Amino acid sequence: MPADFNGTWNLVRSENFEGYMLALGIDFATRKIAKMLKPQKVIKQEGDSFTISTTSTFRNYFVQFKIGEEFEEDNKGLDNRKCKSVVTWDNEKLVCVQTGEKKNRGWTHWVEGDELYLELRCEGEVSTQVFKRA
Ligand code: ECB
Repeated sequence: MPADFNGTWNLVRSENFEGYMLALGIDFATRKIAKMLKPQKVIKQEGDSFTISTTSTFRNYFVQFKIGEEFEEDNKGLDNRKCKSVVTWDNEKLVCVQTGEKKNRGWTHWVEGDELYLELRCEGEVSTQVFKRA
């Protein structure tokens, strides 16, 4: 029985988001704004179909996928690079591999108690974001 990610989640803390943004080549001014944000995620999960919308006062990002089906991801409003992305289950964790110009790019989501975790990876950098149910 896979984990249930459905719901509205608010960022409560994060680690090394600066390092992750540097690895993506995000400019100074954008990083200064981005690291102050408290984004909200709304996740809709129906079987193996997901939509994840991440919103903030500065930028919004939306992604839609089915487990195991590769899709074109444009990262619009983030670093704007295109990737071929695929999300699979690793036990109760959702693991996304984002193949493109940047090596070792991807993310992992999991739920622990009332918290949603997101680990963001790019090249040698790892950032962790923690969300709580709204
Ligand atoms: C959309 C809110 C964050 C906006 C940050 C704005 C500028 C920073 C530019 C690039 C940084 C790269 C990523 C931002 C980090 C989080 C946004 C969504 C990350 C993501 O891919 O989440 C996945 C998993 O929930 C769904 O797309």
